[in-house]
Amino acid sequence: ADFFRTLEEKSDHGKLRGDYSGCDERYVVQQDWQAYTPEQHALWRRLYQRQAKLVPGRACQVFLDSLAKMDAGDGIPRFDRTSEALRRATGWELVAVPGLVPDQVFFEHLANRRFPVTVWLREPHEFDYIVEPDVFHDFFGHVPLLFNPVFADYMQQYGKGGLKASRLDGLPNLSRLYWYTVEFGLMHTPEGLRAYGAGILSSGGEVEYCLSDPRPRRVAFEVERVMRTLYKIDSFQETYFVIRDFQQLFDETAADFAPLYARLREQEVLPANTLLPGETNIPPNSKSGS
Ligand code: HBI
Ligand code: FE
Repeated sequence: ADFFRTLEEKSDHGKLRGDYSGCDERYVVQQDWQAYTPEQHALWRRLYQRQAKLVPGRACQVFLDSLAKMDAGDGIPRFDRTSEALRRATGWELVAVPGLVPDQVFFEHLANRRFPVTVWLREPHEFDYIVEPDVFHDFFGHVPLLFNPVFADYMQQYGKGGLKASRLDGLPNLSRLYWYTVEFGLMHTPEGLRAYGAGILSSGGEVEYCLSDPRPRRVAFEVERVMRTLYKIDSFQETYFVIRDFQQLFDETAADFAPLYARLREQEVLPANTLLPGETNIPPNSKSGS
């Protein structure tokens, strides 16, 4: 508890803002861009080209517009260059991390508009599946949406919520919210369903599956329902939650979660493949074009 208080005091007084003294420095590393080999840059290009072919007509327009401007197809990007553009766009910056960091540290970064990006790239044999997020998942999947002001605000709000959630033992609820939005979220558009989740957009198979496969459920986003729903980390999702737009995501998660966590403690968690009575299973897209 006092660790947490210290963290909050420091971040409230801005002591952590901008410099990485205190608890963060154990997790922030330098991106040694010169150390990446030609083979690693070639692997990045292969991953990038596969996803760049898949996302048109399947990713939300904000993702496509940002990706086009980021020009990240030639090789593993330099985080400091992207941070310059990102700061101008939404006040965010990238911090290089060695991999997954503790929730507390992760939330502290997000609350200060810093997105942690892993520095290592998967091995060639992990082309189709990695257990932990690597630089391709973090950069290709997450960074483009941080150029969108509303989504950028949502991510900071999520970080601040996380710092509170730890005290109210709401972390499992919040992790599900992150999983079913930031990682695997879908959105309604006039042209049909589109993906915005990083776990989908950086995946070779799930981009098409999440939109047009008849097997998974697709349910309208509702924050309490999302927080109750368990998820699988090593298979395609059995349920996707669909938002109208990023404003809805921001508005529906702006409230103080304390009463929500109290209600959730009284309710059963739901298996990943639940469809509750009265819930509409939103129909999949007819087979996407291209
Ligand atoms: N650390 N580097 C990194 N990246 C993540 O996406 C991440 C993390 N730590 C914790 C975490 N995600 C999840 O537990 C979130 O739900 C908080
Ligand atoms: Fe991720």
